[in-house]
Formats: sequence, C-alpha cells, structure tokens
Amino acid sequence: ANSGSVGESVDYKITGIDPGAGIMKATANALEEYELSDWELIEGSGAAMTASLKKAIDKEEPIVITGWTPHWMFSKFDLKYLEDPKGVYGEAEDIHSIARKGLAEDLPGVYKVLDQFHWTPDEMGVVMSSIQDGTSPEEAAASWVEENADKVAEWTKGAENGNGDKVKLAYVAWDSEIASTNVVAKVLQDLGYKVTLSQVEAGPMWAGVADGSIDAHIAGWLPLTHADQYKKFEGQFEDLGANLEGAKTGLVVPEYMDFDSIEDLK
Ligand code: PBE
Repeated sequence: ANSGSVGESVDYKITGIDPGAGIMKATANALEEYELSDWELIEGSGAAMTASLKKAIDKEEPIVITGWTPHWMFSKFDLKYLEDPKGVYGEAEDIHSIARKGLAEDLPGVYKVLDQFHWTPDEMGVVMSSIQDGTSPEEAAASWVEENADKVAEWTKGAENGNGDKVKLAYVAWDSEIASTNVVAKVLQDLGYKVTLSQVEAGPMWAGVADGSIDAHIAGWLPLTHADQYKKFEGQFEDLGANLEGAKTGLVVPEYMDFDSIEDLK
C-alpha cells in the first residue's frame, strides 16, 4: 500500500487511550513534528484500545494505536513499533516508585518495600498475561507473590510489619500498572498493612502523592512520559527510583501493515 492509503485505510485516526496518559501528549507532539495535520488522535481507555486492536486483528484490518511495553498485547499479537526517527517518544523509559513526603517517617516499612521493589518486564508480563486470561488482578498478584517468594523476600527485607496500619496507593487503569500495583498491594497486605487501591487518572495520581492524600504510586514513567507531572510537582514527592527498566512507548501497528515508520503516515 502507498502511504496515502495508510491514512485512508484507518480514516486518519490513531486509537489512543485515556487523555491524561503521557503517551497521548507525546502522540499529539508526534502529529505536529511529523506534520500529520490530517490525523486525529482518538481518546478512549487502555481497555477500549486493546478491544479495538483485537477486533482489527481478528479481521486483519488496519489500525494504528498508542502502545507501550511492557504490555501483554505484544505476546498475544504480532505487532511492531513504528520507527520514530525524530525521537518524539524518547529513548527507553523506566518506571519509578513515587512516595509522598514524610512516608519514610510515618510508615517506614511501606517506604522500605517501595524502595526495594524492583522487577523485570518479563516478571510483570506474567502477571499481566494472567489477568488478560481472565484471572482477577488480586488473584493474579497473589499467585505471582506465592510463586516468587525469593524475589518478594528481597523487597520486604528489613521492612517492619504493618499491624493494620493503613496505606493508600493510587494507580491508573493501564494494564502494566494494574499488574504492578496489585502485586505491591499484596506484598504489603501480607506484611500486615491495610491497603486501599484507588484507581484514578494520571493527573490526580501525581497530585495525590504531592498533596499527601495518596501515600505512593509505582507508575512514574520517566524521564519522558510523565515529565510534565514530574516537573509540576517537583519537590513535593520523593522519587524512589526505577522499579522496572526498559519500558517503551510509541505508535504500534499489526505486523501485516506494510510500512515501518511514523514518517510513512504522511
Ligand atoms: N502508559 C502506560 C502510560 C504510562 C504507563 C504508557 C500508557 C502513559 O502515561 O502514557
């Protein structure tokens, strides 16, 4: 297909996710940088995006989505990132754990676990795929924690028990973060903490940690994806560093689409 027909074939629409996601901002930038003024970025959700992706792939129809790694979609479907010669989506990203100020003093055990929490994209992938296969996030997290006791012991090493102390974690309903947040919640519960998970948008997630109404989140995509929030609230949270290395975002299409670069969308 020539490049003109790529746009026509998908009605010049990119299937996006929740408007607060950093990848939406990056994609808006990509439309400008690559001069794709005919194109529209459609808002939705992670779940709606993967449903559209599955529908398209079942019929071998064209689709362009905002995608990211780690994500189960890459093990379920044959997909490729479009090349991004202008580097709009940045280099590899890390996912950081972000704590409210004062957490180390108020809940040192929680702080320690969050500080020690670190895993690989493959480990996260196991939990994500299990959830995708129909296991509830709580159960998928519990199984992973049970089967990875050695790893979990590294995270909880030296951490005080909770004795029923309350902890509030926030997350956004992105598949990667549903997996990670449920795993950390389970680990904290097993240590004796009472954990509340609140599902919010990306803005409130960062704002909540900054104003102290949320104890922590483990969904800080840096240095690029959440750069705006990081800058906006800098000094009002504690960055505990990366809990996962080698994340990535970009525009993603099925392998059967016969072009390879964002430049070909023009
Ligand atoms: N994501 C997944 C998020 C971070 C985690 C790439 C969709 C985003 O803010 O874009």
